[in-house]
Amino acid sequence: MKLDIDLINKLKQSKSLVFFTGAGISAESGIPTFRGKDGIWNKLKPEELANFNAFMRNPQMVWEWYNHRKKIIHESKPNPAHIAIAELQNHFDVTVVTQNIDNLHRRAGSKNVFELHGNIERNYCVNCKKFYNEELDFSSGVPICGCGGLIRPDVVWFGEYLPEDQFTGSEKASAECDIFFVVGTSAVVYPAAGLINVAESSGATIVEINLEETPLSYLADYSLYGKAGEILPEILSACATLI
Ligand code: BV8
Repeated sequence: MKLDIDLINKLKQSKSLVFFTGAGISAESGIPTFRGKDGIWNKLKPEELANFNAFMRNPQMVWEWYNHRKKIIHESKPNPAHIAIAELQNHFDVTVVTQNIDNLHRRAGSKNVFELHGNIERNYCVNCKKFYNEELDFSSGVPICGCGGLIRPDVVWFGEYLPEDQFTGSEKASAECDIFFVVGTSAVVYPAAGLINVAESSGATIVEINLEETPLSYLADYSLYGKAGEILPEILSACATLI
């Protein structure tokens, strides 16, 4: 894909970049998306699995689902899209704001990462909030805390507030960046998708990278349609020649 010369010039004048990412950036790592044609939500209902009441009703079933996803994530590795973003840190102030719980941005070497919806590698007690980040033992059923409380994955379920520090940090970075990249997200889940409006109304240049249009494509100054794992390395090599 031939990158637009205006975008190249815009990169030349820029200092701070934000990459707002969704499941699409991890698709090429073999992690299923939610809404794509083989999306998770085509088979399973978010309200049956990704919410607190469902967990308290049937923690076994919800844990089976997260352990299934954790197994896929552990068998996968960062792809050229994650790696390109990590390497762009050598040329710009880069902030990653992700909806993904798969930890792949960190594994790719990205330092400045806001996790809006949590991280599947962390767990905590629903009662005393004690954290359990080592591998949990499921040999005697769902893991129970010393206080008797159920241990849950540290992810944000529907109807739950986002972690305050992660959201306010993301809002600040979105309002202060020169270029805001929207990568591999259908931009339908809120308040995360609202960050695109924050960046746009703060004058940032909006660059969308997706296989297809999304409900917020109208906000994009540049829409690059294709695979993130092919487009982001091109942006990196364009930048490498720039500086
Ligand atoms: C809350 C963690 C306050 C768990 C997740 C305003 C309007 C409408 C609804 C609401 C609203 N405000 C709040 C709501 C309700 C709800 C919501 O947004 N519902 C939606 C569905 C309408 N929001 C909430 O509940 C949030 N909390 O608001 O709290 C509150 C409190 C009490 C009462 C009321 C309100 C919490 C939301 C967080 C839920 N947790 N994940 C887990 O993962 O198990 S959301 C989860 O789904 C992901 O984290 C992600 O956010 C979302 C999936 O979206 P995407 O990542 O974009 O993935 P998707 O598959 O949809 O799209 C992939 C895209 O990639 C596609 O466009 C595809 O074309 C593209 N693609 C594919 N391959 C590639 C590619 N692009 C490039 N390259 C490729 N190779």
